[in-house]
Amino acid sequence: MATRDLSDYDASKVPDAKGMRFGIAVADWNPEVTHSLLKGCITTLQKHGVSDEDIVVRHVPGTFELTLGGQWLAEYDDLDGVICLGCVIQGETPHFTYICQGVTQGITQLNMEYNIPFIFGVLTTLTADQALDRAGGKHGNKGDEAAVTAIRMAALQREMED
Ligand code: DLZ
Repeated sequence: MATRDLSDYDASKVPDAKGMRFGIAVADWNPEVTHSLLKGCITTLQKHGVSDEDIVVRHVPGTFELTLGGQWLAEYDDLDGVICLGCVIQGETPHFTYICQGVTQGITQLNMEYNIPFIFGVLTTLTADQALDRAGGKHGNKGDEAAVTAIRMAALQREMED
């Protein structure tokens, strides 16, 4: 099966995000990847109407810290959603598995405990090239996908609250 282009979506179907406010927790491990995810994410939020002052970015050391960083964003700000961006690349030890499990369970738990969406914008790849391909490379940018997902979920929540 061909790999999907993470930046290929129908922009006309994305709700207007004017007035929405998002937090972004970004991991600084593998920065050449994660900072590119961040760039794509911010550009896509702006493209759909989110203003600069409604994008709150906080850096955490590694992907494992995204859960708490995301929680703090939700605790200390009034947000429509939190986007968690990270990149875990498999090494020679099982560390990869533990970080991936930790952040997946952590972000899932945040989704259950808070009444706003937490978006899983984490690349989990076998090689650095696979990650770069998905951070603005030949398979698009997972940061774009995460931004669109955040907007869609925030819009869905507003629709259900009305
Ligand atoms: C320790 C570690 C390793 C080996 N690999 C990664 C990685 O590929 N991506 C990532 O975001 N973070 C990695 N880390 C750091 C952990 O996420 C975490 O910051 C440390 O284990 C300290 O809790």
